[in-house]
Amino acid sequence: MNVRSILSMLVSIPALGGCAGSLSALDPAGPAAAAVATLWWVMFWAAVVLFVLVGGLLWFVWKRPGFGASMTPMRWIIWGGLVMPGILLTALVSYALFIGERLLPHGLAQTPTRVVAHGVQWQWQFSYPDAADVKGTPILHIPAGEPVDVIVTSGDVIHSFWVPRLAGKIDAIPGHENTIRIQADRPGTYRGVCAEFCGSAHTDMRFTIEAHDRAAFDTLMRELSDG
Ligand SMILES: [Cu+2]
Repeated sequence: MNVRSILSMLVSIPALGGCAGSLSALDPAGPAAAAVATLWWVMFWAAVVLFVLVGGLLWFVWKRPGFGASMTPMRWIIWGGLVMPGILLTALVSYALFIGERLLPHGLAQTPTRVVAHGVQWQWQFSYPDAADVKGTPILHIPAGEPVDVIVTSGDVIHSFWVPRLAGKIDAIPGHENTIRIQADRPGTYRGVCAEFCGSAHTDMRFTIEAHDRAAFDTLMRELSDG
């Protein structure tokens, strides 16, 4: 592989960012998913920088025998093996912790709408603690343009609740409740999956989220409770 084909491969990699679709975490439709996507890009470009740096050193060593001989092996190990990855990894981990902390369902001035996602082999059932009369639905309905706390639990084995365009993923654990905050910026239909292998029909454990504007959501809750 010559230098030109390597360069064209590197240049074409960012085009993958155009990958869109109902299950693309790189096509965010809400603030939590946008933060996750930004973290992904930061990690990606940091990896590219590291790759180019290490690849460049290899290239010099290969093309120019004697390159780097002025520095002792111990110095190479300390600077290249400890200091450089230490600085880069510390920066990346700090940024990931900062983003992760912001994604937690902290208290808000106005309590967000709550919904419950209950996973059982191999489907999800959704209920609405704020509208107790509404029976469980196979589709998750949420209001758009505002945060929604999803209380995730399981009736049998460990599952994982993931709507890639709206938020990160969170485990559904039997006998335990985990909460994840999601938000859809605009009304629409979004897709979700179980992200933890949970048995032979794991891949069938997909679900749909419908985000409605606030008035339509309230009307729907009333209709579902009347029914
Ligand atoms: Cu599963």
